[in-house]
Amino acid sequence: MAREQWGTKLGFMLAAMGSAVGLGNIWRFSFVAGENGGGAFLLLYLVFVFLIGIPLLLTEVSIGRKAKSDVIGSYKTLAPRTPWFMTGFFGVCSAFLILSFYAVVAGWALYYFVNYVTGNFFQAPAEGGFEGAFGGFISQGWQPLFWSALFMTLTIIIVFSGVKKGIEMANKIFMPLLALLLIILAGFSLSLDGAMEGLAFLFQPDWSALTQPSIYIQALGQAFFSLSLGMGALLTYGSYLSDDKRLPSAAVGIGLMDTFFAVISGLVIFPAVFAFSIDPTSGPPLVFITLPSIFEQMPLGGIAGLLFFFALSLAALSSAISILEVPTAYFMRLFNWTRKKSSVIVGSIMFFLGIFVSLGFGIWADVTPIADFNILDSMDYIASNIFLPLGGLSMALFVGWYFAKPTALKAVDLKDDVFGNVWYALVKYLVPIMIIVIFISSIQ
Ligand code: LEU
Repeated sequence: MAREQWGTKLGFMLAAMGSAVGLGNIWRFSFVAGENGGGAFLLLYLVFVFLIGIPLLLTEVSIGRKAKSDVIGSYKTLAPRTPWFMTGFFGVCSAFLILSFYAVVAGWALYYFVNYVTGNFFQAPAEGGFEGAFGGFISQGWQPLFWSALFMTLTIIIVFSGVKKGIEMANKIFMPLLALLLIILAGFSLSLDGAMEGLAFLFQPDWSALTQPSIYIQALGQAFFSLSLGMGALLTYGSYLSDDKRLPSAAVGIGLMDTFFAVISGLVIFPAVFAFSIDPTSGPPLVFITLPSIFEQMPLGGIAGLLFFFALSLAALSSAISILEVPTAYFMRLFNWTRKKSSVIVGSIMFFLGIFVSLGFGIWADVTPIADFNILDSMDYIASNIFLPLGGLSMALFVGWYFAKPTALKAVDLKDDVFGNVWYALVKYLVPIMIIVIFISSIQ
């Protein structure tokens, strides 16, 4: 059977942007930035996006396009009888780890959206407010699992509908809608009294934050997570591209768009956080507790809440399909499964893993696999701050050192000119060195 392909280059770009823009830009970005000093974190994150993220994004898509296979198959095709395929193996593991917690958080977003549709959350619950409502909801056994299952079902349906009819089609609708919603919300948030303080938090770096070693690994992890880099999602999407589509402009466009969405969601969240004197370091619940409290006090806040959680669910869905596609494509080739069978089986396994994550907020709240992190935080830490950057490191070494320079340049559609040489030097030297240095310093 011929390999599926995107209908148009724009379709590919929207799908890749859909993958990049997700819970990472809104939910994860806001609490990681809030906990790591705001402006200084944003700056470091931007440096990593431009020096490491975008060059690697181009690299990752090109590997898929060149090999026309899944994340493990691509390395096996391009470097037969070598251990490079282990890079892809890590990618598949990251995909399993990430989607199993991603679907839990996305389930929360769906639950909030539905509670805004019914008007339930227009006002804080009388007892315990939104904090009580959130805490009560996530600590239950069945309810969060139901929403996570619903989310996973939607994800599976899109993936089994195919590359063009499922993934491309969904993103063509979701992405413009999402951009519109977030821009409206940013306008809302910026019009609040006290918005300036939020802007200052986001754009005036507190340089002393840079002396904390953990900020570097956090910013690196956030860059990888947000750009969907290092687990093979973009590689797999790249494998559905024909050779005549030029990559460099696409890679830069995807990277810029993702950054734009991160900054826009910062503009939605931080002005509002400060306008209502909420602690920006409140961690993962930031979006789920503070924002509803904010919406409640805003004029037309119920509608804003509805739009926001709709946008968040859409953004999560367009990213989740790209994660599910990584192992789906791999198992389709490995076991000769149909797309349907592969996506249903893989998605169900991920949902099953997610049960542990969800219970980590309830009966297993005391389980802390790493330091004092609960199950979700531990899985996120391992996947985002370790596996993804390792995947990126390995990919950079592969293209920079395994390929001869002309092969590498040709793969990414660059010439032996200034752009080509800058990209090559980054991928061959700077990216690996930076990742290794950040790793070593974070261990200390
Ligand atoms: N890039 C996505 C996001 O920001 C996550 C990725 C793992 C698909 O939510």
